[in-house]
Amino acid sequence: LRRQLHSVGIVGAPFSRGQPRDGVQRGPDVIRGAGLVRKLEGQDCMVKDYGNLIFEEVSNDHPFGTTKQPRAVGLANKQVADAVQRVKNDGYTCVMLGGDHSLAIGSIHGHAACRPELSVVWVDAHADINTPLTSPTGNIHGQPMSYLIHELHNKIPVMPNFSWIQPCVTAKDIVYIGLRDVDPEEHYILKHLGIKTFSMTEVDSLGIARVMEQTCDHIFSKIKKPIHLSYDIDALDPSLAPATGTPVIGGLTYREGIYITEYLCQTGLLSAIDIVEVNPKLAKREEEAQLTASVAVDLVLGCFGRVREGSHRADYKIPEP
Ligand code: HAR
Ligand code: MN
Ligand code: MN
Repeated sequence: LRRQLHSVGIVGAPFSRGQPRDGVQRGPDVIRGAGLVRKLEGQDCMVKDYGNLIFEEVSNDHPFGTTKQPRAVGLANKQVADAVQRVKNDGYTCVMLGGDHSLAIGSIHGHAACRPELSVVWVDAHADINTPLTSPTGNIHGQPMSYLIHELHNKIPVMPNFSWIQPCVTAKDIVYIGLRDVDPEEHYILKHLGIKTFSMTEVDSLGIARVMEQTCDHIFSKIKKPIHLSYDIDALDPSLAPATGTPVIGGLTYREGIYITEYLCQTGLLSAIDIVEVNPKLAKREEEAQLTASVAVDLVLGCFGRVREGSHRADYKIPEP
């Protein structure tokens, strides 16, 4: 394996209004605190940390129908979209640290503005494809995909601070991995649109290696497209990633979770990554927060060339006495 050099642009998005649990806005800082930048540099990445976005409070953000805090979510995502667009235009692979998964609206939107042909690999226990009208909770972190998919455009009401959002992904350019908690309405949408999904059942039956082969066969069926990897930490088993808002038993192992990143890295087409839903405040003990953050860091390292067999610089020589 030859090590390639990556340039990585990091954007922190300390935002929690897409769901009701406090603490997920601390995700970016705990992930950095677990050594993200130092470890990326230690594997020869060129890293630029753009810092954290600053989100203003939004007053009178009453629900739109049943959808909660639409104005705050719409506004924050516009900032995320602009930031991701800037990082891409500066020539980096973008890493957006959440925050809750509603931030994928802005991240994918901004990425698509620079790479209109992108495909999405969504790694999550949940499908996050409820429309505002199907959502059982009204939490926008359970809805981001619905705003982005062309085929759902006529199902989406116009909400305050959402008018800038245009669908930018086609159903055939999406693959889900890790699903195990899907609402009936979401299941209908996934089947109706023919979206490729690898639930935990497929991970069990095929094994993660064939899941990744088939994922890439699917998204690269015609041309090699840039990949947007949206990684919800709750895709992993709660024993590895306990500090998250909606843990679901029976998730990806550490090895499966890391394999996804190693495999996608080797395509050379990873163009933007989200790491979301790390919530240190929900850890029962400090060690749970540390574990979750360090696993999140390992996922990012896997995206940028870390391989478990080890690696070395091209010009390395064994020292002679
Ligand atoms: N499907 C439920 C909803 O729409 C739950 C979504 C749960 N949360 C997430 N998403 N972490 O990945 O609200
Ligand atoms: Mn999610
Ligand atoms: Mn999830």
